[in-house]
Amino acid sequence: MAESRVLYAQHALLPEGWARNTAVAIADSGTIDSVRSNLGDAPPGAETTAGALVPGIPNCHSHAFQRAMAGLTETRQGEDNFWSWREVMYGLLQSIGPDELGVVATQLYIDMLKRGYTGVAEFHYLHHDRNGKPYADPAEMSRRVLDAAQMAGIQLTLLPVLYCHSDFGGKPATEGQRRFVHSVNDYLALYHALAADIRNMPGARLGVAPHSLRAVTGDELEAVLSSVGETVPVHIHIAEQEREVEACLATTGQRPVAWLLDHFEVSPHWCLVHATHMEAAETKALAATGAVAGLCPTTEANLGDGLFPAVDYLGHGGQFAVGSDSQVCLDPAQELRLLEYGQRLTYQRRNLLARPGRSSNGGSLLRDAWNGGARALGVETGAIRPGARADLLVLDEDHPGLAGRSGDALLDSWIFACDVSPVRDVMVGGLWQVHDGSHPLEAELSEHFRAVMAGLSQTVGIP
Ligand code: NGQ
Ligand code: ZN
Repeated sequence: MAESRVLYAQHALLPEGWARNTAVAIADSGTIDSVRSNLGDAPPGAETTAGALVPGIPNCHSHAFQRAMAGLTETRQGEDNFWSWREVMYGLLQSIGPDELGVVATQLYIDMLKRGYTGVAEFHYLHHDRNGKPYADPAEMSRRVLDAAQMAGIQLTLLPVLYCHSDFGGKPATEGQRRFVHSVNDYLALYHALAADIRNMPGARLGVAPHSLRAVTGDELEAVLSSVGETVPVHIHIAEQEREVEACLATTGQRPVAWLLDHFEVSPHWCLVHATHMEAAETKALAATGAVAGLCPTTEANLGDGLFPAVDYLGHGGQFAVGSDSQVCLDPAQELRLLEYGQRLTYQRRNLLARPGRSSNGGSLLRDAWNGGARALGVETGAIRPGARADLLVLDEDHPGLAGRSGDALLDSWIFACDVSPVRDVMVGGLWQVHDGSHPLEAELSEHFRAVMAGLSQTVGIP
């Protein structure tokens, strides 16, 4: 049972800016009750934080199972690209079952927490057994994800994925995709079964994830959206690779983002993952919808996707969030750094993504990731204010990378000058999950995790 508690921070980042000597009262429900600053002393019984208090960061895009192959696709085989990486990923699917997924996901979520992600949108598409047959419980794999999130103590927005086809024009799914596929009806049955579970899980949310316009037709997407209601989070991969854009043009006469915006009411409940390849008009139109661009800069670099047009998109007021996607990087600060650096390398300029009125570039990137991330996950988080979830980080102000820094300079140094994360303590929904850089479960899990990874590593190879 959570106890109501009060945190007392010398430095805390509130929506209106940095505040001194702040007491944050947290209700049993895990939400913030009140925030009071400029107090003379810590209120009696308050816990004093061992560093600066800032909001936790939502992770807008994760494929937990891909953690098992992170680092194993970095051997040159010839003309390596996104599609050859995907074949290796399909190879991993021959070996990963429910137990392996559970262990890998639990360790993964612990590692995310330790670097400051307090919530995760799990874009979950590995549904069936190795032969492509539904498990006796069709929600088996989804439930392993739910359990992993509960064990680790991370807030979960579960996004069961609808995957029907291998490409535009309703092409049948391939053998390699057999663990992903559903009819719309079977998918909706899974969704409603999970909705019942999630109602009893504090903090968890459910959304829908049509995999991509390659994998789902307009009619299928329409059928799902009309059945789940207008306020659930909708996440979709879009325009990650040029080949997808070309195939979309060839079958519809439009580019993917243009087609989607033309045919669907894309609202702030949507998260368009990657949206790498957009023309100027698409970038502007997407920004105007209030939807979130789900950016995963390290994975996008790793897979050779291309660069998201961030300067243009932010120039039009577009919202974004960051995600760990293929799990080659679990540190939100590094994602934000690379997002900015991609633009600096393109434009040969500096400090490109700070919004007007925000001079601190790191501070601006973080505020975007907090706001956009909360919107993408469909939860009240990302701000230290009454009514929001108590998803909080304590940054170690004694970390050498933060020495002598205060205010937004602390945030800039966190993003741009700390190679080792300064995240010290992590609270999710009012409960401490990471204390002084460690998680209570990691020692116990470590051996099991290593054994599972050793087994899975042997099965990851070039097909
Ligand atoms: C994925 N890409 O697993 O979500 C894809 C590849 C596809 C990244 N992880 C699968 N970035 O698009 O078909
Ligand atoms: Zn993805």
